[in-house]
Amino acid sequence: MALIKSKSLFTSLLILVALFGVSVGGTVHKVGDSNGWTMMGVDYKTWASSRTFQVGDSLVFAYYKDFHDVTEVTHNDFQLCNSSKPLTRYQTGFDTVTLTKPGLYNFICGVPGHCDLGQKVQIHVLPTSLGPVAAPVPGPVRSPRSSSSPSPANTPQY
Ligand SMILES: *[C@@H]1O[C@H](CO)[C@@H](O)[C@H](O)[C@H]1NC(C)=O
Ligand SMILES: [Cu+2]
Repeated sequence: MALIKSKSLFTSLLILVALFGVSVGGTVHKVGDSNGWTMMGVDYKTWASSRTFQVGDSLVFAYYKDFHDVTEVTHNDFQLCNSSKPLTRYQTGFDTVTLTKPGLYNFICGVPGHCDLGQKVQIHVLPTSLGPVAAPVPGPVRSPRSSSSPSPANTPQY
């Protein structure tokens, strides 16, 4: 009897995890979409303004690591394109940055000149909405898997 009870409790927990796991995992935003993280041809301000970022979401920066990097800087250094005092620097060519707190994140490319050419993006992160109803709205866009590439995890594409 007790066994059956705890089993069904366990099952219920599994179902709960399955139901809420998706929203807890957050949305993955590939910076620049198919263009990736580049110094030419992408208006990252427009890209960022078309999206909503929440705590728990993550950013993916895809680029050629020989040519670029991802440098998180202060708001002031973002305006100045000055990467000499990085808060964090990512250099793998395929970096995932989890947005763990609300507020403004400032990313630039630390390679001289690139930020000035527009390789910079500011991400305004909103607190997680804990309301049970609010979360599922952006459903169609949320797929973390881009259908074109079979194994996106470790493949630098730009
Ligand atoms: C960047 O900031 C550092 C330290 O604040 C300063 O020494 C340097 O001159 C700045 N570089 C540029 C290109 O403004
Ligand atoms: Cu660059």
